[in-house]
Amino acid sequence: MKPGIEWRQPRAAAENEQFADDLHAALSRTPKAISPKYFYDEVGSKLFERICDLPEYYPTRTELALLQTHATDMAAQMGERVQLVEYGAGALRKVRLLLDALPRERVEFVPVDISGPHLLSACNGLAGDYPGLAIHPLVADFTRQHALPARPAGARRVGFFPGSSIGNFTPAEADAFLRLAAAELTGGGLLIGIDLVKDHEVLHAAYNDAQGVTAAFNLNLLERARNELGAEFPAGGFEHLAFYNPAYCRIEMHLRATRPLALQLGGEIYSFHEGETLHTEHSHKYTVAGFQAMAERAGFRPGKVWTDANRWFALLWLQA
Ligand code: AVI
Repeated sequence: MKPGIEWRQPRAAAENEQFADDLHAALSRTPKAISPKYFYDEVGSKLFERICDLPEYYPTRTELALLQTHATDMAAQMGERVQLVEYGAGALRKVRLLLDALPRERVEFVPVDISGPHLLSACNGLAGDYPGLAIHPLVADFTRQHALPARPAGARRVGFFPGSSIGNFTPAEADAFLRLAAAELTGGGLLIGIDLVKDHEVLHAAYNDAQGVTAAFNLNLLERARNELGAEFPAGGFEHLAFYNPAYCRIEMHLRATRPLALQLGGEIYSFHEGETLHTEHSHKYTVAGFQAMAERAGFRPGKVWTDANRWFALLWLQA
Protein backbone atom coordinates (compact mmCIF):
# COMPACT_ATOMS: atom_id res chain seq x y z
CA MET A 1 0.00 0.00 0.00
CA LYS A 2 1.26 3.50 -0.81
CA PRO A 3 2.01 5.83 2.12
CA GLY A 4 -0.70 8.46 2.64
CA ILE A 5 -3.60 6.04 2.17
CA GLU A 6 -5.44 5.33 5.40
CA TRP A 7 -7.00 1.86 4.97
CA ARG A 8 -10.21 0.83 6.72
CA GLN A 9 -10.61 -2.95 7.26
CA PRO A 10 -12.86 -5.00 4.97
CA ARG A 11 -15.27 -7.53 6.48
CA ALA A 12 -14.86 -10.39 3.96
CA ALA A 13 -16.29 -13.28 5.98
CA ALA A 14 -19.43 -11.36 6.90
CA GLU A 15 -19.89 -10.35 3.25
CA ASN A 16 -19.71 -14.00 2.12
CA GLU A 17 -22.34 -15.02 4.67
CA GLN A 18 -24.51 -12.16 3.48
CA PHE A 19 -24.17 -13.37 -0.12
CA ALA A 20 -25.26 -16.91 0.90
CA ASP A 21 -28.24 -15.58 2.90
CA ASP A 22 -29.30 -13.22 0.12
CA LEU A 23 -28.98 -15.94 -2.56
CA HIS A 24 -31.12 -18.36 -0.53
CA ALA A 25 -33.73 -15.62 -0.11
CA ALA A 26 -33.49 -14.71 -3.82
CA LEU A 27 -34.09 -18.31 -4.93
CA SER A 28 -36.98 -18.80 -2.49
CA ARG A 29 -39.07 -15.83 -3.66
CA THR A 30 -41.40 -15.68 -6.66
CA PRO A 31 -40.24 -14.36 -9.06
CA LYS A 32 -36.63 -15.16 -8.16
CA ALA A 33 -34.58 -11.95 -7.80
CA ILE A 34 -31.27 -10.86 -6.27
CA SER A 35 -29.48 -7.54 -5.70
CA PRO A 36 -27.05 -6.52 -8.49
CA LYS A 37 -24.42 -5.67 -5.88
CA TYR A 38 -23.27 -9.30 -6.11
CA PHE A 39 -21.95 -8.72 -9.65
CA TYR A 40 -18.98 -6.86 -8.27
CA ASP A 41 -16.33 -9.30 -7.09
CA GLU A 42 -12.89 -8.84 -8.64
CA VAL A 43 -13.83 -10.63 -11.88
CA GLY A 44 -17.16 -8.79 -12.09
CA SER A 45 -15.54 -5.41 -11.49
CA LYS A 46 -13.09 -6.08 -14.33
CA LEU A 47 -15.89 -7.20 -16.64
CA PHE A 48 -17.77 -4.01 -15.79
CA GLU A 49 -14.72 -1.96 -16.75
CA ARG A 50 -14.74 -3.75 -20.13
CA ILE A 51 -18.46 -2.97 -20.53
CA CYS A 52 -17.68 0.72 -20.02
CA ASP A 53 -15.40 0.65 -23.07
CA LEU A 54 -17.83 -1.20 -25.37
CA PRO A 55 -19.01 0.69 -28.47
CA GLU A 56 -22.67 -0.07 -27.65
CA TYR A 57 -22.40 1.10 -24.02
CA TYR A 58 -22.80 4.89 -24.44
CA PRO A 59 -23.21 5.95 -20.75
CA THR A 60 -19.54 5.92 -19.75
CA ARG A 61 -18.13 7.82 -22.70
CA THR A 62 -21.02 10.30 -22.66
CA GLU A 63 -20.57 11.03 -18.96
CA LEU A 64 -16.77 11.26 -19.33
CA ALA A 65 -17.22 13.80 -22.12
CA LEU A 66 -19.58 15.84 -19.90
CA LEU A 67 -17.03 15.78 -17.09
CA GLN A 68 -14.23 16.73 -19.47
CA THR A 69 -16.17 19.71 -20.78
CA HIS A 70 -17.78 20.97 -17.57
CA ALA A 71 -15.51 19.90 -14.66
CA THR A 72 -14.56 23.49 -13.83
CA ASP A 73 -18.20 24.54 -13.64
CA MET A 74 -19.05 21.44 -11.57
CA ALA A 75 -16.13 22.09 -9.18
CA ALA A 76 -17.32 25.69 -8.80
CA GLN A 77 -20.63 24.41 -7.31
CA MET A 78 -18.70 22.45 -4.68
CA GLY A 79 -16.78 25.21 -2.91
CA GLU A 80 -13.27 26.08 -1.79
CA ARG A 81 -12.51 23.29 0.68
CA VAL A 82 -14.08 19.91 0.04
CA GLN A 83 -14.38 16.45 1.49
CA LEU A 84 -15.29 14.56 -1.68
CA VAL A 85 -17.12 11.26 -1.05
CA GLU A 86 -17.45 8.97 -4.06
CA TYR A 87 -20.21 6.40 -3.63
CA GLY A 88 -19.42 3.04 -5.30
CA ALA A 89 -15.98 4.21 -6.33
CA GLY A 90 -14.92 1.39 -8.75
CA ALA A 91 -12.00 2.26 -11.01
CA LEU A 92 -11.75 5.95 -9.96
CA ARG A 93 -11.54 7.02 -13.58
CA LYS A 94 -14.17 9.78 -13.63
CA VAL A 95 -13.26 11.43 -10.36
CA ARG A 96 -9.84 12.32 -11.79
CA LEU A 97 -11.52 14.88 -14.04
CA LEU A 98 -13.12 16.52 -11.00
CA LEU A 99 -9.93 16.34 -8.95
CA ASP A 100 -8.08 18.09 -11.77
CA ALA A 101 -10.51 21.00 -11.41
CA LEU A 102 -10.31 21.21 -7.58
CA PRO A 103 -7.41 22.66 -5.54
CA ARG A 104 -5.56 19.47 -4.53
CA GLU A 105 -4.29 20.71 -1.18
CA ARG A 106 -7.84 21.62 -0.12
CA VAL A 107 -9.51 18.30 -1.05
CA GLU A 108 -9.88 15.15 1.00
CA PHE A 109 -11.06 12.20 -1.07
CA VAL A 110 -13.14 9.38 0.47
CA PRO A 111 -13.90 6.61 -2.07
CA VAL A 112 -16.45 4.11 -0.73
CA ASP A 113 -16.79 0.68 -2.36
CA ILE A 114 -17.91 -2.83 -1.44
CA SER A 115 -15.04 -4.55 -3.33
CA GLY A 116 -11.93 -4.17 -1.12
CA PRO A 117 -9.17 -5.48 -3.42
CA HIS A 118 -10.45 -3.49 -6.38
CA LEU A 119 -10.71 -0.30 -4.32
CA LEU A 120 -7.21 -0.77 -2.93
CA SER A 121 -5.63 -1.15 -6.36
CA ALA A 122 -7.58 1.83 -7.74
CA CYS A 123 -6.48 3.97 -4.74
CA ASN A 124 -2.85 2.97 -5.20
CA GLY A 125 -3.04 4.08 -8.83
CA LEU A 126 -4.66 7.37 -7.84
CA ALA A 127 -2.12 8.06 -5.08
CA GLY A 128 0.69 7.55 -7.61
CA ASP A 129 -0.86 10.03 -10.05
CA TYR A 130 -1.99 12.60 -7.43
CA PRO A 131 0.85 12.95 -4.93
CA GLY A 132 -0.17 14.98 -1.90
CA LEU A 133 -3.86 14.16 -2.24
CA ALA A 134 -5.38 12.93 1.06
CA ILE A 135 -7.19 9.64 0.28
CA HIS A 136 -9.26 7.74 2.87
CA PRO A 137 -10.76 4.64 1.20
CA LEU A 138 -13.68 3.01 2.97
CA VAL A 139 -14.79 -0.58 2.22
CA ALA A 140 -18.53 -0.52 2.86
CA ASP A 141 -21.96 -1.00 1.40
CA PHE A 142 -22.74 2.70 1.00
CA THR A 143 -26.50 2.07 0.88
CA ARG A 144 -26.38 1.12 4.56
CA GLN A 145 -25.24 3.15 7.53
CA HIS A 146 -21.46 3.69 7.22
CA ALA A 147 -19.04 5.75 9.25
CA LEU A 148 -17.45 8.46 7.09
CA PRO A 149 -14.31 10.14 8.43
CA ALA A 150 -15.01 13.42 10.21
CA ARG A 151 -15.26 16.44 7.91
CA PRO A 152 -12.04 18.51 7.98
CA ALA A 153 -12.55 21.92 9.61
CA GLY A 154 -14.15 24.38 7.22
CA ALA A 155 -14.76 21.78 4.49
CA ARG A 156 -18.08 21.08 2.76
CA ARG A 157 -18.91 17.42 2.31
CA VAL A 158 -19.76 16.77 -1.33
CA GLY A 159 -20.96 13.47 -2.80
CA PHE A 160 -20.12 12.14 -6.25
CA PHE A 161 -22.26 9.30 -7.61
CA PRO A 162 -21.54 8.93 -11.34
CA GLY A 163 -22.42 6.22 -13.85
CA SER A 164 -26.18 6.22 -13.25
CA SER A 165 -25.57 3.56 -10.62
CA ILE A 166 -28.68 4.90 -8.89
CA GLY A 167 -30.59 3.41 -11.81
CA ASN A 168 -29.79 -0.04 -10.40
CA PHE A 169 -31.78 0.70 -7.26
CA THR A 170 -35.52 0.11 -6.90
CA PRO A 171 -37.45 3.39 -6.57
CA ALA A 172 -37.68 2.74 -2.80
CA GLU A 173 -33.91 2.09 -2.59
CA ALA A 174 -33.18 5.22 -4.66
CA ASP A 175 -35.35 7.27 -2.32
CA ALA A 176 -33.63 5.75 0.76
CA PHE A 177 -30.17 6.42 -0.70
CA LEU A 178 -31.03 10.04 -1.57
CA ARG A 179 -32.38 10.63 1.95
CA LEU A 180 -29.24 9.12 3.51
CA ALA A 181 -27.01 11.18 1.21
CA ALA A 182 -29.00 14.40 1.82
CA ALA A 183 -28.48 13.90 5.56
CA GLU A 184 -24.76 13.13 5.44
CA LEU A 185 -24.04 15.85 2.85
CA THR A 186 -25.97 18.62 4.66
CA GLY A 187 -24.37 21.98 3.88
CA GLY A 188 -22.72 20.55 0.76
CA GLY A 189 -24.25 18.75 -2.21
CA LEU A 190 -24.32 15.79 -4.55
CA LEU A 191 -23.12 15.53 -8.15
CA ILE A 192 -24.98 12.57 -9.64
CA GLY A 193 -25.04 10.95 -13.10
CA ILE A 194 -28.33 9.64 -14.48
CA ASP A 195 -29.13 7.77 -17.67
CA LEU A 196 -32.02 9.35 -19.56
CA VAL A 197 -35.05 7.76 -21.24
CA LYS A 198 -34.31 7.29 -24.96
CA ASP A 199 -34.87 5.19 -28.09
CA HIS A 200 -35.41 1.56 -27.02
CA GLU A 201 -33.07 0.20 -29.73
CA VAL A 202 -30.16 2.21 -28.33
CA LEU A 203 -30.91 0.86 -24.85
CA HIS A 204 -31.31 -2.73 -26.03
CA ALA A 205 -27.95 -2.68 -27.83
CA ALA A 206 -26.16 -1.26 -24.77
CA TYR A 207 -27.14 -4.31 -22.67
CA ASN A 208 -26.79 -6.95 -25.43
CA ASP A 209 -23.31 -6.20 -26.81
CA ALA A 210 -21.98 -8.15 -29.74
CA GLN A 211 -18.88 -9.40 -27.86
CA GLY A 212 -20.95 -10.93 -25.05
CA VAL A 213 -19.18 -9.03 -22.26
CA THR A 214 -22.49 -8.06 -20.60
CA ALA A 215 -23.58 -11.71 -20.80
CA ALA A 216 -20.35 -12.79 -19.04
CA PHE A 217 -20.88 -10.06 -16.41
CA ASN A 218 -24.40 -11.33 -15.72
CA LEU A 219 -23.40 -15.03 -15.67
CA ASN A 220 -20.48 -14.25 -13.34
CA LEU A 221 -22.98 -13.90 -10.49
CA LEU A 222 -23.66 -17.65 -10.67
CA GLU A 223 -19.93 -18.42 -11.12
CA ARG A 224 -19.36 -16.58 -7.81
CA ALA A 225 -22.05 -18.74 -6.20
CA ARG A 226 -20.30 -21.85 -7.54
CA ASN A 227 -16.80 -20.78 -6.45
CA GLU A 228 -17.54 -19.04 -3.16
CA LEU A 229 -20.61 -20.89 -1.88
CA GLY A 230 -20.23 -24.32 -3.54
CA ALA A 231 -23.48 -23.92 -5.52
CA GLU A 232 -24.07 -26.67 -8.09
CA PHE A 233 -25.98 -26.30 -11.35
CA PRO A 234 -25.54 -27.73 -14.87
CA ALA A 235 -23.00 -26.16 -17.25
CA GLY A 236 -24.84 -24.06 -19.85
CA GLY A 237 -27.97 -24.19 -17.69
CA PHE A 238 -28.43 -20.40 -17.68
CA GLU A 239 -28.27 -17.70 -20.35
CA HIS A 240 -28.15 -13.88 -20.34
CA LEU A 241 -31.41 -12.02 -20.97
CA ALA A 242 -31.70 -8.21 -21.13
CA PHE A 243 -34.65 -6.13 -22.42
CA TYR A 244 -36.27 -2.72 -21.97
CA ASN A 245 -39.47 -2.74 -19.90
CA PRO A 246 -41.31 0.49 -20.83
CA ALA A 247 -43.87 0.11 -18.02
CA TYR A 248 -41.09 0.78 -15.50
CA CYS A 249 -38.70 2.78 -17.76
CA ARG A 250 -35.95 0.25 -17.08
CA ILE A 251 -33.68 -2.31 -18.63
CA GLU A 252 -34.09 -5.65 -16.89
CA MET A 253 -31.33 -8.26 -16.75
CA HIS A 254 -32.12 -11.86 -15.92
CA LEU A 255 -30.40 -15.26 -15.91
CA ARG A 256 -32.77 -17.58 -17.78
CA ALA A 257 -32.83 -21.38 -17.37
CA THR A 258 -32.22 -22.96 -20.78
CA ARG A 259 -34.03 -26.15 -19.65
CA PRO A 260 -35.71 -27.51 -16.52
CA LEU A 261 -32.94 -27.73 -13.91
CA ALA A 262 -32.00 -27.81 -10.25
CA LEU A 263 -29.62 -25.45 -8.47
CA GLN A 264 -28.18 -26.82 -5.25
CA LEU A 265 -27.03 -24.39 -2.57
CA GLY A 266 -25.95 -25.37 0.95
CA GLY A 267 -28.16 -28.47 1.15
CA GLU A 268 -31.22 -26.77 -0.43
CA ILE A 269 -32.44 -27.58 -3.92
CA TYR A 270 -34.07 -24.85 -5.98
CA SER A 271 -35.81 -25.89 -9.20
CA PHE A 272 -36.20 -23.77 -12.31
CA HIS A 273 -38.61 -24.57 -15.12
CA GLU A 274 -37.44 -23.93 -18.69
CA GLY A 275 -37.39 -20.18 -19.35
CA GLU A 276 -37.72 -19.28 -15.65
CA THR A 277 -35.40 -16.47 -14.64
CA LEU A 278 -33.40 -15.15 -11.74
CA HIS A 279 -33.83 -11.37 -12.02
CA THR A 280 -30.35 -9.91 -11.47
CA GLU A 281 -30.58 -6.20 -12.27
CA HIS A 282 -32.79 -3.35 -13.32
CA SER A 283 -31.34 -0.19 -14.76
CA HIS A 284 -33.81 2.68 -14.53
CA LYS A 285 -33.82 5.47 -17.09
CA TYR A 286 -35.09 8.88 -15.96
CA THR A 287 -36.21 12.25 -17.18
CA VAL A 288 -34.33 15.21 -15.65
CA ALA A 289 -37.55 16.65 -14.19
CA GLY A 290 -38.65 13.29 -12.78
CA PHE A 291 -35.31 12.73 -11.08
CA GLN A 292 -35.17 16.25 -9.68
CA ALA A 293 -38.63 15.80 -8.17
CA MET A 294 -37.47 12.58 -6.46
CA ALA A 295 -34.33 14.35 -5.16
CA GLU A 296 -36.41 17.25 -3.86
CA ARG A 297 -38.67 14.87 -1.91
CA ALA A 298 -35.51 13.41 -0.34
CA GLY A 299 -34.29 16.80 0.90
CA PHE A 300 -32.15 18.24 -1.94
CA ARG A 301 -32.54 21.50 -3.84
CA PRO A 302 -31.97 20.86 -7.57
CA GLY A 303 -29.28 23.03 -9.17
CA LYS A 304 -27.36 22.99 -12.45
CA VAL A 305 -27.79 20.24 -15.06
CA TRP A 306 -25.23 19.22 -17.69
CA THR A 307 -26.35 17.04 -20.60
CA ASP A 308 -25.06 15.95 -24.03
CA ALA A 309 -26.44 17.01 -27.42
CA ASN A 310 -28.48 13.76 -27.77
CA ARG A 311 -29.83 14.16 -24.22
CA TRP A 312 -28.81 10.55 -23.53
CA PHE A 313 -27.16 11.19 -20.16
CA ALA A 314 -27.12 13.96 -17.54
CA LEU A 315 -25.08 15.08 -14.54
CA LEU A 316 -27.11 16.93 -11.91
CA TRP A 317 -25.97 19.18 -9.08
CA LEU A 318 -28.16 18.80 -6.00
CA GLN A 319 -27.70 21.15 -3.06
CA ALA A 320 -28.01 19.44 0.34
C1 AVI B 1 -23.43 0.16 -12.91
N1 AVI B 1 -24.64 0.33 -13.72
C2 AVI B 1 -25.03 1.72 -13.82
C3 AVI B 1 -24.62 -0.37 -15.00
C4 AVI B 1 -25.93 -0.09 -15.76
O1 AVI B 1 -25.84 0.34 -16.91
O2 AVI B 1 -27.01 -0.26 -15.21
C5 AVI B 1 -24.43 -1.85 -14.81
C6 AVI B 1 -24.53 -2.62 -16.08
N2 AVI B 1 -25.27 -3.67 -16.26
C7 AVI B 1 -25.12 -4.12 -17.47
N3 AVI B 1 -24.33 -3.32 -18.13
C8 AVI B 1 -23.93 -2.35 -17.26
